[in-house]
Amino acid sequence: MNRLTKATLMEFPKICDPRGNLSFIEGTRHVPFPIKRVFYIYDVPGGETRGAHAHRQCAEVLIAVAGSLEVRLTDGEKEVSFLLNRSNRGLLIPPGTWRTMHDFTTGTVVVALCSREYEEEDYIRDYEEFEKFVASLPEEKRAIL
Ligand code: T46
Repeated sequence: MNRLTKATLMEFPKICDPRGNLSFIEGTRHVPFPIKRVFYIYDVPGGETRGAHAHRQCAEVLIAVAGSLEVRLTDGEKEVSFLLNRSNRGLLIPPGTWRTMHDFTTGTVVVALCSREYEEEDYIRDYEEFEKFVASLPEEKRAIL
């Protein structure tokens, strides 16, 4: 997965059942990379914001399996906002995208599927450094939103 891939909402299979619904995700069939890591965010206090960083190489799919939140992305020029509020909907975030997470409703659980294992050196946590990272890319790889 490279930075040219667009950030997109994805729908996962949903098996509707009077006993309750079921969704599933199979490795490279439903997600455009082999899943190397899964993490999840929960018990977020009201009004809290998370994220505020980009990844150099790691791609992610974020899913609000319960509750809802807003995810704001920027490629350094354009800013796009996505509402995650369905258990079978994921947001594909390509590497090189600055992301912040806002407006978590009570009880929200966000599951993240990642293309890489955890590496702190893959994070860009300073926005000026992110702008320099984008400026260092070839022009055709800069605008991805
Ligand atoms: C992302 C957004 C959407 C680990 O040790 N292993 C892990 O796999 C992760 C994800 C985090 N950590 C440690 C690193 C920090 O000491 O957990 C702590 C909190 O991480 P962070 O402040 O980066 O959490 P968020 O919610 O701001 O960002 C997370 C992910 O880190 C990031 O990849 O894209 O969710």
